[in-house]
Amino acid sequence: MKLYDAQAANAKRVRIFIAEKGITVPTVQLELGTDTRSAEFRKLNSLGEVPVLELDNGNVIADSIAICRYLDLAFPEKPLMGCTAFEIGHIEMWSQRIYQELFLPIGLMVRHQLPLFADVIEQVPDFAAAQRRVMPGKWQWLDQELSDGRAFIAGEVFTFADVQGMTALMLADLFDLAPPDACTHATSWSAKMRNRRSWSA
Ligand SMILES: N[C@@H](CCC(=O)N[C@@H](CS)C(=O)NCC(=O)O)C(=O)O
Repeated sequence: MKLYDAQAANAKRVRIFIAEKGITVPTVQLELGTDTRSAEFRKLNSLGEVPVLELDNGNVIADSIAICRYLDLAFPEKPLMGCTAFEIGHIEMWSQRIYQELFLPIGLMVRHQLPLFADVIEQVPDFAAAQRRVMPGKWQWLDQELSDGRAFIAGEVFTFADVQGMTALMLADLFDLAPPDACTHATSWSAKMRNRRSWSA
């Protein structure tokens, strides 16, 4: 098994997941924007994006969340996506919510403002600015949710929903969009996440 990896948020999601699972997956490090756009790499992923997991039999999974799903089943010792029908549905709901409400606005902002993506999409600076403006409200939403005192996003144990949260938080930190201090529940969750060993994955 081989993970094609780079310094990129969606790849970071898989690195955190692997660290939390306590497994080892050999990686091939690529340069974003050059290696990822080469004709050779596009044979593995026609979209020219990392991460990509190549299995020993040549099968390929080219999406970060799909890779996490595969690894959770292939290495079942420490499930992060649930075991029972309710756990799986509940963790999936929170993972999707965190991805859509927190990660996507920052991710879209980045795609609409970084020169790296100028060739990839038609960048709309006003749209990037609007994504930045929604973020304090998004953190307030999470803060309100966590005000019931639960330890982690989907309940009392660390799950893939927190991996999604960590990925969003890492990107938020890079672009000065971390939870506002007034969001005490969200900031205390953030502090816990930044202290996990997997944060530096
Ligand atoms: N849905 C995909 C998105 C992957 C994606 O957008 N990857 C970006 C970096 S975060 C990429 O590899 N871009 C390559 C490039 O722009 O050259 C996933 O989560 O795996």
